[in-house]
Amino acid sequence: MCESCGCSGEHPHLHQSTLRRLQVEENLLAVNDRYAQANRKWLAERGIQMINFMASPGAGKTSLLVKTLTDLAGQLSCAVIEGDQQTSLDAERIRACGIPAVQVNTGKSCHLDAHQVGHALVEFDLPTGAWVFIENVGNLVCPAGFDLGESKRVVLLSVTEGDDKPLKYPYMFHRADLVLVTKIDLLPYVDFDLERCTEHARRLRPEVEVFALSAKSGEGMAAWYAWLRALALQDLKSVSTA
Ligand SMILES: Nc1nc2c(ncn2[C@@H]2O[C@H](COP(=O)(O)OP(=O)(O)OP(=O)(O)O)[C@@H](O)[C@H]2O)c(=O)[nH]1
Ligand SMILES: [Mg+2]
Repeated sequence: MCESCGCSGEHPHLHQSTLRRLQVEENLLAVNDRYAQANRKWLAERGIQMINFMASPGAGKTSLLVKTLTDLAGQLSCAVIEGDQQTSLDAERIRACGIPAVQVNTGKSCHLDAHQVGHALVEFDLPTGAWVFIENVGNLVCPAGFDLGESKRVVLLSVTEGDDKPLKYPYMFHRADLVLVTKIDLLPYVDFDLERCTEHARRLRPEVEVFALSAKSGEGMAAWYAWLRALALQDLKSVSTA
């Protein structure tokens, strides 16, 4: 007799330990969602935008942040939360640009969670209207499931990874507000079809914008900056109509 549905037990069954694991995962996500909502409220009360960068290891997240923060120096008040399993190498790269950064080491865990982000946020002295960029742990799987309280999710994909990644990691791309194809200075050397990649990303999220850029050559950066400015303007409008 099946303990889950009461049938005579003819269908394949989940082992009790699997069921228990699923229950624990559900509980963890529910707790995370409560912290994410608290972060969102905290940020909204202060008029702060938080952007969550997600991508595979080495896709160019820190390089894009360094380029962006250097180019926009003096225009935006920014801070960065860096997520890595070990080391504070990325936080040091950000601090070298004169931007405050908090490094969160996740140890065995493969993603940041909303509780960790909440603690990191209060370490900064953020003025109203500031921007917080999160660099999540390099991984196209686990970070997708964890809401951090961010305003926008930006998913990066470098041309060396292949244009099929949106189809292979649908959960990540399904919830992306923006897809950034990085390292396009390397396009002449790899088989990467930008149109096909865009089409794959839009199969999962039809309205998603896809920008192609290179933090190394600077090509394509203007569209990314325009996207950030449009977000800042939306914010101003919502403050003035509130
Ligand atoms: N050619 C080229 N290389 C780049 C570009 N952006 C980053 N890289 C290189 O790609 C490698 C990884 O870059 P990072 O910015 O450290 O990547 P990441 O996503 O932050 O990596 P993790 O934090 O380890 O997940 C480095 O060797 C960078 O120099 C780019 O636009 N063009
Ligand atoms: Mg990095």
